[in-house]
Amino acid sequence: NALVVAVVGATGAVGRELIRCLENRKLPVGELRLLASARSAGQLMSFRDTSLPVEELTGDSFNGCDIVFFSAGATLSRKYAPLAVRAGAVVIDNSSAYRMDSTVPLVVPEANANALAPHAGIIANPNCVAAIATVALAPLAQCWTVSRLNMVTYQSASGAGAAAMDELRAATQAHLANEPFEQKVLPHPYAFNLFSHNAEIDEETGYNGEELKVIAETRRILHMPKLPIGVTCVRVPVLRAHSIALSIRFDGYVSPEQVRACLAEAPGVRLVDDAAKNYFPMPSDATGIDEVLVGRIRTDLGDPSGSTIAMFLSGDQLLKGAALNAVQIAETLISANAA
Ligand code: A2P
Ligand code: 11C
Repeated sequence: NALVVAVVGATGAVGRELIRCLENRKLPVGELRLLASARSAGQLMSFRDTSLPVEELTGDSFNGCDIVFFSAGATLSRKYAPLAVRAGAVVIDNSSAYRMDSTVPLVVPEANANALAPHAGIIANPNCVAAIATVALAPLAQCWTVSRLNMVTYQSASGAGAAAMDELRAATQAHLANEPFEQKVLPHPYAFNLFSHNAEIDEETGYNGEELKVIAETRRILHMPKLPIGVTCVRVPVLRAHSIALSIRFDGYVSPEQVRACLAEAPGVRLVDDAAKNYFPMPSDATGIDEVLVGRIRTDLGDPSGSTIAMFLSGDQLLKGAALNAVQIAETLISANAA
C-alpha cells in the first residue's frame, strides 16, 4: 500500500537527508510532498528519477497524508503537527516540541521500539546526542544495571542546520585565506576552534539547554527516569557527525570484553576498537553511514571501584541523529500495522 508522505522543512539539512532516506529505504512511498517556507516555494528537488516542486507549508498541506515528517523547528511543529494529525496523518517530529510530553512516544527503534504504542498521532524523534548515545547504551542497560552516566560531546555544525554547515565552510576558507569573517549563525569563531554548545544556559543548574535535553531524553528512552547523568556539550568544527565520550557506571564489575561482546551483537552499532592500530571511531568514518561507531572500550581508571566503562562513539548527526531514525520509526510503525 503506497503511502502519501510529506516532509516539512524539506530544504533544510535534515529535510534533505529525509528525502534521501525515503529514496533508499523500504518505506513504500507513493507520493511525496515537499514543504518549506514561501521563500523556497517552486524550487525543484530530486526524488528518485523525478523533480518535485517545494510547496509553501500551510494549514491545508496535509490533506490525504499518511505520514508527515517535521523538521523545521519546534515553533512550526507546535503550530502545524496538530493540524496534520487532524487531517489523519501520523506525525514524526524531529523537533523538541513534544519529546517530554508523556502522551507522545520518544523513540529510537533499536533502543525502545516498544514505546511506540500507544500513540495519539505524534511520535517524537529524539535529540541527536540522545539518539546516538542510546543506540549503544540500551543494549548495555539490558544486560547490566547502569547506575550513573557521564558524557562529553563533540557536536558538528549540522546540528545547528544547513546554514551553520555553510558557515563552517566559509569561515574555514576565510581563515585559510587570512581574511576577516563575521559569524552570523553561530556565536563564536568556528574555524579551527571549538566552544561550549550555543544553547542558552539555565541559571539554576548552569547546564545549557542542549545538555538538559540530553539528560531528560536519555532517561526517557532508557526508561530510567532517575538515572544520574552529567553532560558537557561542545560544538566542534566537524560538518555532520557527532562524537561522544561516555563513562558508564554499572552496579558491579563489568569487563571491557563483556561490553565489547554485548555491543558486537547490538543492532545499529559497529565496533571500531582496534588498539593495535590506534583506530577508533571518527566523525569522518561515521559520516554518511547508518551505524553508530563505538570503540575505545576500557575500564575507566577514574572510578576506583572498577565498575565504570569508558568508551567513545561517533554517529552521523543527520542520519541516526535525525532523518534515518525518523524513517526507521515510520518503518517500525508500518510493519507493526501490517502484522
Ligand atoms: P526554507 O529553506 O524555505 O527556509 P535547517 O534546520 O537546515 O535550518 O532547515 C530549516 C527548514 O525549515 C528549512 O527547510 C526551512 O525552509 C524550513 N522553514 C523555516 N521557516 C519556515 C516556515 N515559516 N514555514 C515552513 N518551513 C520553514
Ligand atoms: C545540536 N543537537 O547539535 C543539537 C541540534 O534537540 O533537536 C538539535 C536540537 C534538538 O545543536
